Amino acid sequence: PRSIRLADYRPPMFLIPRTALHFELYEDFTLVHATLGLVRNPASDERGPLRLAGEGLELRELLIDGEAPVASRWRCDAEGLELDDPPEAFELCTTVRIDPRANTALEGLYLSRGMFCTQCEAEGFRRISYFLDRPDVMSVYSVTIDADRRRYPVLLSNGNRTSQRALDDGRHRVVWEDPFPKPSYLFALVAGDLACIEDRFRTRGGRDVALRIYVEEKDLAKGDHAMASLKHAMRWDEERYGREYDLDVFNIVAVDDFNMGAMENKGLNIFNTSCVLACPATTTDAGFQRVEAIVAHEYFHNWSGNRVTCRDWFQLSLKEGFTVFRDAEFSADLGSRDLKRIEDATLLRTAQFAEDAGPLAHPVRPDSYIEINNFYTLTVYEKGAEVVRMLHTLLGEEGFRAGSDLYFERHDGQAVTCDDFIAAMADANDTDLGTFKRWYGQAGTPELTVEDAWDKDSGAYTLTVRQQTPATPGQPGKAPLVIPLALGLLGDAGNLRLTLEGETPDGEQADNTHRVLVLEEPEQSFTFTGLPERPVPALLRGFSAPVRLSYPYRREQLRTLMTRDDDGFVRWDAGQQLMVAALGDVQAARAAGTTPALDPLLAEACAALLDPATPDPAVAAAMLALPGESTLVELAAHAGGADIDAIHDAREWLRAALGEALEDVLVRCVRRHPPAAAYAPVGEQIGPRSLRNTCLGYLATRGDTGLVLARAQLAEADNLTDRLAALRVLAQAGDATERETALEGFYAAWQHEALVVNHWLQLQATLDLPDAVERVTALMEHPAFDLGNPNKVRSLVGAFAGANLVHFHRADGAGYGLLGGVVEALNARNPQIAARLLTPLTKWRTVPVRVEAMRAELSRLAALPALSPDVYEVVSKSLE
Ligand code: B3K
Ligand code: ZN
Repeated sequence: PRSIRLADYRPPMFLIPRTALHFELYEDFTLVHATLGLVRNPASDERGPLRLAGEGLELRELLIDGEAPVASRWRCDAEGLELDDPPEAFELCTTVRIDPRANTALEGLYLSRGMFCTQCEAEGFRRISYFLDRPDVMSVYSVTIDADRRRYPVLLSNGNRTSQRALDDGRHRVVWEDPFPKPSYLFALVAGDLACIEDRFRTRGGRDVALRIYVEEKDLAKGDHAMASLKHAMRWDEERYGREYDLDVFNIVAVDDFNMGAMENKGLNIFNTSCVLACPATTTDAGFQRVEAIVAHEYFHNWSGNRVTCRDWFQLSLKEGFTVFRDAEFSADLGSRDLKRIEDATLLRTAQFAEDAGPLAHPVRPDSYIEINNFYTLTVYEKGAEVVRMLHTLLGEEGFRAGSDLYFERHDGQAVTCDDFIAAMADANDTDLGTFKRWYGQAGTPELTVEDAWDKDSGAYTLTVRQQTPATPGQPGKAPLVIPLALGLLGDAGNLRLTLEGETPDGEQADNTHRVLVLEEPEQSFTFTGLPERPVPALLRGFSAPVRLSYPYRREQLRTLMTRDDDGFVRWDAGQQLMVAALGDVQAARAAGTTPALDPLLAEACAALLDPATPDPAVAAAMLALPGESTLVELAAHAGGADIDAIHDAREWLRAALGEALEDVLVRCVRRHPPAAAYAPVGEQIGPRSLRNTCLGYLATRGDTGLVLARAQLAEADNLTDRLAALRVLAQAGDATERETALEGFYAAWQHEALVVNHWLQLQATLDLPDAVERVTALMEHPAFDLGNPNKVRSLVGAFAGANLVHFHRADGAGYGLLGGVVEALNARNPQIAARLLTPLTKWRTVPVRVEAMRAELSRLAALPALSPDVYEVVSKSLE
């Protein structure tokens, strides 16, 4: 397979202003008739044959301006169709036959539970018709769909429906027209027997929009939350970004077999059922929040992605980074800003930092790829969103909004680049963002080292900050970046006023206790003057940049930050650092063969969080949660290499020690937060529920105390959040009989709900039991499992390899063999999922004692015949 490089970008030779498609859908095949109006692109000086992409298509007819071309003037192979010396402007008609039933890759047109649906991003349209399947070719589509009327009463595509009529033989025809030019990756089609919930939305400009969510009849009751979320998102985008919806209908369809979460096709979003269906019995609190966020994310793409799209796939973060930032702000506005920030920082620090430190590290705007589907990564999405957030921090809310207004106005209807986005931000603010742009081209996580000095006599406090970004594959040397470092300084009585050397003190102004220092050099010093005492620095407030920061905090200082800083992220982070330090104590004691002791400072801090006086139970729960094993492994790997068994052992020891030391307070806290009378996924309930279940997790180490509470909770719960939390305790801490009875009982009660069964699979995949590998292997044979359904594969195999670290890394290599076997089985069947599943195996450098076994499994895969480009790219790059 060959690499595609950003440096090789050329504008398309031809444009396709108009596209008419006619689908004839049958059970065992589909005919696609395409009529394309092509014109030479004035921006291209390329000559020679014109290549249209096409894969797995059986060409039935080819006409150029109504005539069959001479055989020697065209050819077609496995990758497309080539036309010699095409006219300056012409009409190309093709008819192809495709087989959606045989499409297990879930890219292009395929069947999911008897329903036809499509997934075209990034390059799936070429599996439907010959086309210039690249995002800078934007076309106005008219789509005609014919199908059996009884089996497929609902026929959908992008835009507005303009006609429908009955045909002969029990078939019917529907026509959809989308007035907005769009790239082929945003094309969508759905045909099925679907029910829908319906609502309306009136835009600020007075457009009346019909909102429909299509689901299988049995799931009709699970659409309300997504509908409410959609309306919130539509209103929010009007208020925060001035963006209105632009068609008469907005459709969402839920499908069971889907490679990712959802897809923003113009006017016809297609969703994984797991990201749109929601009800108390089948969805956790986190699940409700995820549905809200993803519905909003896909809706926001209507502007950041669809109206203004990407020139090429290297610019993917242009739409994804921006849209993730938009959905994060939406969630923060609707829910808890602090918690949302804590969650996002956690994801970034554990998974994205690991990506940045591994063999597949790449910049937010990559320079090259073999398979673009491998680049829908945490770096492009989450780090890309952090880059946009830093712009927001540097420019301020108003400046940022002026920039986004200019961006949408300037580029509406265009396919543009990350440079264009930055240029709009810079122009609207009359500033230069040239150096800032390095964030797009430079991979790796910057490391900030902070030192301070205090001069008692003058009251001067100096912070010296050094930045350095480690080398990543293909990028040995790094330039300094523009980094906003938000901070405050804490004194005995609270926040201190901040006056930098050379500034005049701000008098009585109240808000001068918070600062954003802008770093841009390898080393910089900042001196604050007139301080009455030596402060504790509260650094990186709000996680103001996606960096690692180190400052030699003493534990008492962390305790101070944890209780007293204004910023929720800093408070949480200080608590996490205290826990990391306590885990270090345990590991050191174990290594020295001595008995570990619980850090009294940490025990006291945790007790304080459990106190009835603690204001926000949701934040208390987040602060009480021990850093996850993946986070600890990432930290240890960065410090030289992780000993996964030792990390696991220390974490379990600390959990048990806190459970023992705080047993009474934990039990009282559980009693103080009984289940609500009737479940609702609202903040006032989610916080207490999460605190109660966090306590239950600690009490699971207390034998009967935890089991008794869990049994009662499982028996009485009216919602999935509480049921799963209790089931986990019984399955993990109960004896074999208790475990199997609880698991079997749960399955018997919920086997008809696919999304609940996925949780059941995931829970078992992440149990810490000696036979964890064997349990997962056995579950792959269970009727509930299906290798063809990505949700099942992710729930069982993905969760095992990604979140059951001790057992995935079992010394005999059985965990690696299990994962490798599944990747091998999926390689041909669904290469996208196969490649994605491999991620945990690519992290071999972080686990020194398992390097050989992990590399051996990768090498075995590398040697397999007929590797898909997806798997080949991940395997070969991670072995380099
Ligand atoms: N844009 C899609 C992701 C497409 C993934 C293709 N492999 C969903 C989203 O980010 O909104
Ligand atoms: Zn997106």
